[in-house]
Amino acid sequence: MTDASGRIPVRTAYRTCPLCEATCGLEISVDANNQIVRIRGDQDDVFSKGFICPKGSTLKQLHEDPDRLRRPLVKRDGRHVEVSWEEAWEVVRDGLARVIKEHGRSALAVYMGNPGAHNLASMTFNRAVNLALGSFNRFSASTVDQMPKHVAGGFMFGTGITIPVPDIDHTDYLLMLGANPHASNGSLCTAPDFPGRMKAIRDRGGKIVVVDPRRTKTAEASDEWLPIIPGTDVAFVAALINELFATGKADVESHIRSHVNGLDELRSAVAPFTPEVAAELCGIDAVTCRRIAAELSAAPTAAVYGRMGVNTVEFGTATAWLVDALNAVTGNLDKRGGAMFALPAAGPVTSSGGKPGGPGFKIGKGHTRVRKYPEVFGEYPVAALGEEILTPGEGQIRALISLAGNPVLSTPNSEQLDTALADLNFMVSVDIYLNETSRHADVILPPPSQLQRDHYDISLLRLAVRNVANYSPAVLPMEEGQWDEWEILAKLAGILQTLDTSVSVSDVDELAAAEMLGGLVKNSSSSIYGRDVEEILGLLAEQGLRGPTRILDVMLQTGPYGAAYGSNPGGVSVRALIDSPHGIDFGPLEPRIPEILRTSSAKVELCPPLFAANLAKVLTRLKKTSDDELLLVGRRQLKSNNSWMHNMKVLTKGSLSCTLQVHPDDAKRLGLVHGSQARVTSRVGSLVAPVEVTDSVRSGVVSLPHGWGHNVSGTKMSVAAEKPGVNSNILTDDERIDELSGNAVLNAIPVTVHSM
Ligand SMILES: Nc1nc2c(c(=O)[nH]1)N[C@H]1C(S)=C(S)[C@@H](COP(=O)(O)OP(=O)(O)OC[C@H]3O[C@@H](n4cnc5c(=O)[nH]c(N)nc54)[C@H](O)[C@@H]3O)O[C@H]1N2
Ligand SMILES: Nc1nc2c(c(=O)[nH]1)N[C@H]1C(S)=C(S)[C@@H](COP(=O)(O)OP(=O)(O)OC[C@H]3O[C@@H](n4cnc5c(=O)[nH]c(N)nc54)[C@H](O)[C@@H]3O)O[C@H]1N2
Ligand code: SF4
Ligand SMILES: [Mo]
Repeated sequence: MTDASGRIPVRTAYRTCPLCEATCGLEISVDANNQIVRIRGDQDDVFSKGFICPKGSTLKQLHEDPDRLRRPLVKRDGRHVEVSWEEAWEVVRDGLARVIKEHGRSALAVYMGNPGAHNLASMTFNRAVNLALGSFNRFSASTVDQMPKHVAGGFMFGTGITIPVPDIDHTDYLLMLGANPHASNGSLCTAPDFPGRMKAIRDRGGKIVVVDPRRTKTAEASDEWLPIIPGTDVAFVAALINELFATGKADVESHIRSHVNGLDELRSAVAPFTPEVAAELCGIDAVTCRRIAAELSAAPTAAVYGRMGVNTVEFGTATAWLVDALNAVTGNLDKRGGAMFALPAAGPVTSSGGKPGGPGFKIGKGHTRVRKYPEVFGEYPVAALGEEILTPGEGQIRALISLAGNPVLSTPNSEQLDTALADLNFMVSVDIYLNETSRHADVILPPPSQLQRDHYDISLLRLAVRNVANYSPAVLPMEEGQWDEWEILAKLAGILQTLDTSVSVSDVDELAAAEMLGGLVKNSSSSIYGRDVEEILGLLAEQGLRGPTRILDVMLQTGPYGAAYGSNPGGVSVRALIDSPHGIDFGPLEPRIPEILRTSSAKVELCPPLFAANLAKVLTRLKKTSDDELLLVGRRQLKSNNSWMHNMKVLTKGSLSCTLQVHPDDAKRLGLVHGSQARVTSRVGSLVAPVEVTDSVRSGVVSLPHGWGHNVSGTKMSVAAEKPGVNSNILTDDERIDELSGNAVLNAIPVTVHSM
């Protein structure tokens, strides 16, 4: 076997794909010069069994992309020029020192983007940057995404990462709202080959119902599609629960009955939402609503799953809550085939022993300066970042550190944010590209490519439909003088803390490891309780482990399957995973209530008062839009990954997919023809997009994908610039957030559309 350039493979490496949440195993052939010959699915991967999507093999093109940054860039006279790492660190130190001197540390902020959740370095070292910042201005892509799930999980089960996943491998009935795994490959439900797993549900006689304003591929691969009016799922799910109470069918699983609070309160909270009331708002008739409730109740097992489309709306948290409340009252919470909790090998506190109960989940540990939005799960809503930079006064943000983020394309009212970033006194980006966001940075610090680093999906395996673990050492060596991503983060943290460039990466690393072990040996529920930190550090040093891999080893060894540094021989560790290149399968999900609960009551809180109060606002807030208004929703595309993979020709070839989808009835009424240009206008912005007339969107709804708009100057993404598309977040509104989570509203945006 050779590739098109005649490369002959001499070795095969196995690696988990870090691009989306599906964690597919890849088989990578490499030649004698460390060039990638071929990437395909790893047939022996314990979880993905050979499945791969068109993006997986593009790790080769991504690695080879001449536009991908290899050396730090510094902005001089408005242009980015390559400099040495030493010089880059000097500029970082000087810039930070200047802002801190003039404005204090409250002027510093950090933004953490999505690829960080797929990156072992970020998962272990972003924390050091956050702590060294000395201000609480933390923002991330979580508040344009899944924050409602953290808040719902937090109040219902006790921690922000206690999130149940639909047990799709065993369920008889899957009700999916606002998710399109045929394009996204699943989210907050780690399941490689989601489409295959859906097919298996139907093959074993089960049923799938999809609720989405668009007839997606997922809907087409299901038994039934319910084209809902965007933003209204909260009423639909409330009505399903109401109907179950009304027909006497609402009850929780017997094994969790004594661990559940709030069943009566839930009944009262959903009481106003009869199927008839919901039908008015949602466009799903009452008969259908009643039938779905009956089907959910009659199915031997059923799982309800809601994602992006129902999280990024005004009542995103309320919907996330009601989805799991519905799982509970159909008797499917914590039951095989229902909604279950993973027991990950490198888990959070809830997976390492310990008793139910705890401090519970709280929000509001601080507030944003301008609009007084509360802190949620350790951060502020990114929708507020622009105004926090642009509004003068004490505490105004003047410097930003962007870690693997492209908020200029990804966050609401992005023209405002673009203006704001240009107004900063200093900005650092840790990024692989000079793109729409990093072009504002005074310094860009590029990590090595995805194939040049060790990998383990700490966050995604916590949300997997099976308990699995898979570690991948770097496939390719780093180039001479290159810095690993964790080293960049550790140095950045050190400089932030000391304002001194002589700070050493290994000092930061030693501190992180010692601090972590110090906590564990004092924790009576840890498997290394009472052990000597120095002894364990010695064992780690013997293996030559440092940086993220050392932290991962501590997590694995002290986790539920861990070797516990000798106490549990045969248990899991980094070494054990290196010896199992296709991963280790710990089996299907098992019931975890009550052991997983960390609410202060030590129970599942089915109806947190804050949520009930929010739900009470739905009927007055959800109004019909005026006749000339349409509702804008997004959509994901299989060959795209948020904003940053449009520089891969293999993915973008063919006609431009960034189109405005319009239903034929609306097109006729508005005089729009297929292929023509339309002007789309919202409260905050306006853009022009090519029209695609299709009955796959509900009438009254238009759809634009996000992550496009690569036509700005000062970037270096030559392929992406050839087919720039338009930035849909020019239209989304920074003032509209889900009040419980601070999450941005990215769907159901009122817009007007005019032919050009
Ligand atoms: N309208 C609308 N907006 C949306 C969404 C939507 O559905 N509709 N979806 C939202 C969602 S779910 C998300 S998660 C956000 C994403 O929001 P962001 O995370 O801000 O944006 P990304 O497009 O993922 O950009 C990631 C950045 O990281 C860089 N990068 C890639 N890999 C690495 C790496 O390994 N290390 C480093 N240091 N940098 C790297 C890329 O070059 C890019 O600059 O967008 C949100 N925005
Ligand atoms: N190919 C590809 N895969 C990806 C990504 C990517 O950009 N491209 N991004 C990754 C990321 S960061 C994430 S978070 C996940 C997200 O993965 P998913 O949660 O599956 O998100 P989407 O594919 O955007 O699907 C959301 C669906 O919600 C629908 N929708 C919009 N508004 C509403 C509404 O009000 N109600 C209902 N019921 N539906 C609505 C949309 O039409 C869309 O079909 O995907 C990940 N995987
Ligand atoms: S589905 Fe996701 S994890 Fe799997 S190959 Fe595609 S991008 Fe990679
Ligand atoms: Mo996301």
